[in-house]
Amino acid sequence: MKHIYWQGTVNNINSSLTVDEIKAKCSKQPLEQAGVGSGEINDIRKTNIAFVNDIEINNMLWNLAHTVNKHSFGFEIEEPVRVQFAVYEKGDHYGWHMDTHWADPNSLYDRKISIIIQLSEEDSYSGGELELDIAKGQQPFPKEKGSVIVFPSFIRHRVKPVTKGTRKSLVAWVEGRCFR
Ligand SMILES: O=C(O)CCC(=O)C(=O)O
Repeated sequence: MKHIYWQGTVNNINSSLTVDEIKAKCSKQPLEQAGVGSGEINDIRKTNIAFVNDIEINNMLWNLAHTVNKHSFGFEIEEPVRVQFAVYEKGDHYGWHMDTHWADPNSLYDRKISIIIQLSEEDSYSGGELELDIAKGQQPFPKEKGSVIVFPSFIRHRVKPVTKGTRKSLVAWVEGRCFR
């Protein structure tokens, strides 16, 4: 692994979609209360989500994951990309967690790469900071609409409680045969 994470914006990843187009596609999906792991409701996470299955979004995210992986991580990964749209209202949050579920001994696949895109205008909400727990300390990630971060799914991260307004994000994961 050459880098711990990659950071950019939707404008500099060769995306065929703008942030507003991504947001509009996501906003059409019906929202449900988010669970964790295999879906159970847990205090660690309070937000509404929608699963998104859109060929243009999936292609954009797969191309991004593939390119970043080639230069930064070198994991064995496979399509498809799984995509979730998340909406955080006041008080919503997602506490420290990893996206890789080490606990399932029967799974042949691990979540390996996580991608998060900020979909809301930075000044439209307060709180809701996305942080990664890496060696340099807890790194807050830019709130700017269109910011993108790509990181290994085993890095702990969190979204602090939203204190005002609404925060929207797009989250995606790419899997591959179990780490070895
Ligand atoms: O909404 C976000 O920005 C991050 C969500 C998250 O950490 C996750 O779904 O694993």
